[in-house]
Amino acid sequence: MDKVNRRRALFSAALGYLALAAPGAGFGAPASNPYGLLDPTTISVGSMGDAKPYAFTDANGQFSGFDVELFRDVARRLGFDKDHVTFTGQDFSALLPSVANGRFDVAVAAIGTTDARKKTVDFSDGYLAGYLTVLAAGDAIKSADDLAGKRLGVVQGTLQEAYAKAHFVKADIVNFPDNNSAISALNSGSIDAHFLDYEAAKQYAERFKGLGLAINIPSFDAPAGFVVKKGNDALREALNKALHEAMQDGTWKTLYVKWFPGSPMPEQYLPKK
Ligand code: SNW
Repeated sequence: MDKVNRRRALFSAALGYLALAAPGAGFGAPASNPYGLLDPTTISVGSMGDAKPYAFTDANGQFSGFDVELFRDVARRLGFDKDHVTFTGQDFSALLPSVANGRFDVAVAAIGTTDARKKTVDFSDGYLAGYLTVLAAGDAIKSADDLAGKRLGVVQGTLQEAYAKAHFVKADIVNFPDNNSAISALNSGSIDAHFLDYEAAKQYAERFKGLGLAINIPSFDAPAGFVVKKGNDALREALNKALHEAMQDGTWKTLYVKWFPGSPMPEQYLPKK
């Protein structure tokens, strides 16, 4: 072997070594990239900071909540420990486009599965089904009829926005980028009610005296799922398998009781005998 070829051989041997020692191998994440991740060592998740108790940032800036903990558990079953799942907060309206455009691998934030959304992204199997709730200041609003002429907040891009536009046609609908800004407007009196997910409404009602749950709309036909890029069947199917394991071994139930205490227990996600 001449000098140049020797150097080449050494160089490719070094490359081979680097490939073997690539981050992820044996360090809490799978070594190859079977799920087509943006970074093979890490699942990047787009989520929300103000959808407590589904997804939110706690006092230490850590993502927490039912959806977040369920996703971390599911990811662990795929071989990704907590340090290899990163959450980033986004406005709700940015989440699906971000997954479609390849900014995140997954979006997790009580995102309801609908045919309209399935045009741009794919969903895992459902893991939560509940109500959309009108949270009102005072007790002037008790039914949909009472919304006539009232200012009703919605977060842009949510099912609440679509539902309100189709069914609360006499209300004056006001778009917000996130729940926190809508709740500020509600507390300051610039809107009369805010329309959001039931468990989040319940949290705000507990936190702010004077806010109460006024109207509940069933949304069982749009169960929340994990959102993946269209066509990423490997990731979607792996998530589904792990999700059903988490349901079957009681993890789902433990998280449900932890985050939604007092709420009726849905049968469909409990262990099957
Ligand atoms: O459709 C419901 C589902 O049945 C369950 O109650 C969890 O919430 C939903 O997925 C609806 N969530 C809204 C949406 O998908 C808002 C999500 C959010 O604010 N993070 O548009």
